[in-house]
Amino acid sequence: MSPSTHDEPTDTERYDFAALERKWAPVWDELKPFSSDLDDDRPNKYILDMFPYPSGDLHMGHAEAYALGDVIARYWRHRGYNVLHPIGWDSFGLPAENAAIKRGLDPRKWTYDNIEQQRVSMRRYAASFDWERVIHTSDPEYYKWNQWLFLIMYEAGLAYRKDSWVNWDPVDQTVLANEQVFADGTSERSGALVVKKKLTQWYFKITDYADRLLADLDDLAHTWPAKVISMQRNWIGRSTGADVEFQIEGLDHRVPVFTTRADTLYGATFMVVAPDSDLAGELVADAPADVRERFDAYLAKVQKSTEIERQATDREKTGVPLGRYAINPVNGERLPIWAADYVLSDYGHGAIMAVPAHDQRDLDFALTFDLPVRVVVDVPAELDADGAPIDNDPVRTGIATTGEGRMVNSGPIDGMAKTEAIAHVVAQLEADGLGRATTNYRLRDWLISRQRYWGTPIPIIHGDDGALIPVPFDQLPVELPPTEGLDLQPKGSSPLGAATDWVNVVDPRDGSPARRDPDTMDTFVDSSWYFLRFLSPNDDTQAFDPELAKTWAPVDQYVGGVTHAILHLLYARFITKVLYDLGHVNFTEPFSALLNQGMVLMDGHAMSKSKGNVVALAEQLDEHGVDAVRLTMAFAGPPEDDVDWADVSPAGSAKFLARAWRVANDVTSEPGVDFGAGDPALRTVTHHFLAEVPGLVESFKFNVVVARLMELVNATRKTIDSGSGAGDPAVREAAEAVAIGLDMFSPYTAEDMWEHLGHEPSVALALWPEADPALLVETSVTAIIQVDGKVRDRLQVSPDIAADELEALARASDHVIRTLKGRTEVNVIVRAPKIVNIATKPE
Ligand code: ANZ
Repeated sequence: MSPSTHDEPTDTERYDFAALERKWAPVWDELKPFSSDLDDDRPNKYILDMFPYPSGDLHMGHAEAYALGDVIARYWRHRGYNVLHPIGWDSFGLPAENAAIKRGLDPRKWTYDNIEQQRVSMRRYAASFDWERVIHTSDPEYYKWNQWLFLIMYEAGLAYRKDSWVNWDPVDQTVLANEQVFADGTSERSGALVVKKKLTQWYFKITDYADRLLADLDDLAHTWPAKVISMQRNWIGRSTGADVEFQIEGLDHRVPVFTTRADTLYGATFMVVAPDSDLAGELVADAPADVRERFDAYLAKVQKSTEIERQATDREKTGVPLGRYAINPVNGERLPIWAADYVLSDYGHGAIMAVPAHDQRDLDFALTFDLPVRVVVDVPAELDADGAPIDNDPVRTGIATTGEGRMVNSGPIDGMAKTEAIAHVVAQLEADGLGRATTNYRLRDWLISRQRYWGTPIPIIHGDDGALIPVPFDQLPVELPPTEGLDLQPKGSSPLGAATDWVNVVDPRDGSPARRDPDTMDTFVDSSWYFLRFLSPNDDTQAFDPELAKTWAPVDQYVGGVTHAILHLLYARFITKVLYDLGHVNFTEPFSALLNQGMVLMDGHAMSKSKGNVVALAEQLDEHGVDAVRLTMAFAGPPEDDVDWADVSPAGSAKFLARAWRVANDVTSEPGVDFGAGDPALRTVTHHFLAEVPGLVESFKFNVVVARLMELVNATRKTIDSGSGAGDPAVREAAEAVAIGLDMFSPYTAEDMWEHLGHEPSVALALWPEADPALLVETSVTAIIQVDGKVRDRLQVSPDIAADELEALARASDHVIRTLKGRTEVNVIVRAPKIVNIATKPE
């Protein structure tokens, strides 16, 4: 480009981001620099962004995720790795089906139109995806292998049918997995209050894997966010305790209860069963009419409430007596049996021993229904200001005592402390054959049947005699029939049941009439193994190539939102372990490392149509350019933090990009010139950059890398304008380093710089230049970073670092971030390059 003959133009006038996007996108389409040949000699890196759901065009959240994931993918290419960075679409599911129904469209049309729109936007966004490995989970070529997975799990006894109470979404008219019900009892899908309904459904036996899913989290502790690990732990919810068996008068078998407090067995004063448990039904089976009627009325009411409501501690306690008695195994006492909804039918055994003195919910219940309360742990009273003991009697205060103390009113275990008492009681029960130590989990089996159209058909045929007949492997896929003539409206049973030609088949055993299972699979099945499909996306002989899986999987770096911390990640971990056990893969965890990016907010709030604060990605791209938006996402702060779009400056990013781009334009030396002859001061800055950026990228300090790029551009500009000038080989060396570094964030600008520097595209394939150790010595100074006068970090910085860059580096320090957490800043003093002191309000 020839220099302007007019007045010196501003950076932004000459830097035309739209022209760069038009220029380079077709070149990359042609060159395919990101198509990966999985068989070359370089070491492998598998970098995966969570694949999108095609719900509309890309939004700011996608823009952030793909910008950050792409930093990592591009980085490893520069480091000489063979990088696999694929993309596809998670394209089955309810939202698409609902949207299609609303518009009177086939879900296929709605889905694939959206995919096309997202694909176009993604290409413009220039994430370095391998476009030759695209998968759509709604393609029969893909979901065929969901059916394969189902069948191998069925063969292994890991897919089974069960009659049970399920979460029912009354608006979408379909069941939900526990994971799809929000903490307030509403559906993640429709927002409706979820109710319980009894249905026969397909389940995957994830509970068999509870222990391994928990134990293996330890191996991920250093590479997964701590928050995700703890959410998974809580979801699995391992609880160690004991089963205690109670004889029931008039029943010929004993009834177990699960307790974490076997020490309190002498304090049990009644027993409670879940009204919707089989046991409750058994206990009232031949009860007098009045008991039965009260029970039936109560059960009907309970079934309308949600699990969350039932577990709420602050709720008024309700229940009915069943007129039956249990015998306490340690002292022979008769305990009245009640049915009450605070006991859940699907946890433990659906029955508890109630110890009102030491369990708040039991106490609330006892006080409501005037049942006895017996203290068996003598918890020392706290003292008031005058040193007098504060009353802690449960009946008088209404507060159960849950603290530590010595056992009382407990016969042989009187005087013991809790742990000793538990051990003693459990040992005694075990000796008497009346109980045993045991472990319980919150985790439930994964309910996978959905009564909707837009999903993978379950490959099972129901014989006339009720037999379940797996569709033979060679008849897969069982393809979804066309929608013509089907009513997709939610109505409680699958629309596929009405697809007569499809659903009616002959029994492969004897040719008699049989029916296909009309339900479809939860779409979390689709995403539980998709990372393996990218390795051989077009293979029509197997789900994935086991040899490629050996060398390429697990995924080295997974990138996505924390919204998937439980559902998707837990299911993918489970299915990976299943595939391992069945001999299909040689690893047990799917994602070796996980990065959760934060959310993009606007004015402190999540963007939503109802708040009217949605920032349209397309508008940002039109106004500032792809490169500036991507750079802004990376520069905004640590990737895990939320980005408030009101607080960042894409215009500032564009300005910096123009500055960087001009540096490359100004270079006058030839490619290949001997850098050794260049200005040592600038070379030192460049080589520090080259030496330090890799560690920064690998620890996800992308914002610091951007600050270092700015520093390097400034130093180069200084040499051009007021130093040895544009012909200095050190200027070329620095500009090349900027182009390669900038490629991770702003590929259009970087590619154009690379061309101006006389190189062939693509800069994405340029190797990271080695830093020369001789240039790294003694040219940095130590900056002291203080908070309130106390040293919190020491940073090695360039002696001519600018004050704002030094401040940015200081703020990116983990130690500083930790110290500032929860404190209010009042002042900051920066004396570059020596010291930064941030002052906070005294607490
Ligand atoms: C007696 C007892 C005494 C209990 C005491 C607690 C305190 P986690 O830790 O969550 O596993 N429980 C057992 N099954 C239940 C069910 N199906 N629905 C509702 N509650 C149930 O909780 C275990 C405790 O929750 C068990 O220990 C039992 O109450 C109750 F001072 O037994 B405990």
